[in-house]
Amino acid sequence: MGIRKIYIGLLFAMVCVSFGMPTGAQGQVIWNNGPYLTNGFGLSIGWNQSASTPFRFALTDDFVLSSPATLTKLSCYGYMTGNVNNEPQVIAGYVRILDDNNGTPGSVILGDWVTPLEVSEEFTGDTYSTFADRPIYRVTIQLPNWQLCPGTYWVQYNVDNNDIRPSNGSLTGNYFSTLTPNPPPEANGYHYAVFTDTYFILDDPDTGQGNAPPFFLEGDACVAPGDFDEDGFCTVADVPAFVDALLSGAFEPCVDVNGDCEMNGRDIQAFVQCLLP
Ligand SMILES: [Ca+2]
Ligand SMILES: [Ca+2]
Ligand SMILES: [Ca+2]
Repeated sequence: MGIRKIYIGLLFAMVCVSFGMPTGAQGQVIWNNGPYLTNGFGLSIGWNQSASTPFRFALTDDFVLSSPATLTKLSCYGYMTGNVNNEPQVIAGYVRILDDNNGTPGSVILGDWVTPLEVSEEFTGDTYSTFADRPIYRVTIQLPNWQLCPGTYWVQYNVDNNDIRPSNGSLTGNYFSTLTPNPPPEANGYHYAVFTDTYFILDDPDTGQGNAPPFFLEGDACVAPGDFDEDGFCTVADVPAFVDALLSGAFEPCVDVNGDCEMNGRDIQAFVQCLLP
């Protein structure tokens, strides 16, 4: 504790002689699984409560974090057939994070299929091929600031559609569909049946080639721990932001200077060492 107090005292002294309040890296794309397409395989996802054939599928793919990160948003793409009035049709999103089991989806570590997450929707300006009633939307799902350590993970997501097909009032066929490319050799994503907890590959079951659904994850990550003004170095200018973030108690990846995915006094020691020439 004595050492920790000394370090904190040193840091506050540095705050007093520094100026400005630099901010850490916020809200950058930390994983991009590929651009959205206007043609390709349609993979339907949805959480259609009142459809005559309830349709509960999720897309699943892996992602890699090279530094501690806090996940704040997942954005995906899709269309709803029959959306003749071109209006947002998604009510909520659902996301789970799984660990990696030797290159396949492992155990669920964050999220569930019962907590609706807030969504926002934006028309991309494109439609599926030439179908005027299939406008493609980007759906951004707000994540509850999930903190993850470096490693390989899998993300699963689906959405709750408007249960009524806009063109004819039908309760069937109104699934939100995302377009994926012809199976690229490196693709290893899955279509996942929520009801039966079953993974399957819709694209090409004969060859085992997987999906590569277009989505991206945003959040706070840290390229250079201890560097809050993003000039590439730990300097006295980074001290105020470091102290503020450390004392806030909320995990901030750039505070984790010693890279153990925890935020505590050991990071003060590592930060001071980073400051020293
Ligand atoms: Ca993948
Ligand atoms: Ca800096
Ligand atoms: Ca740490």
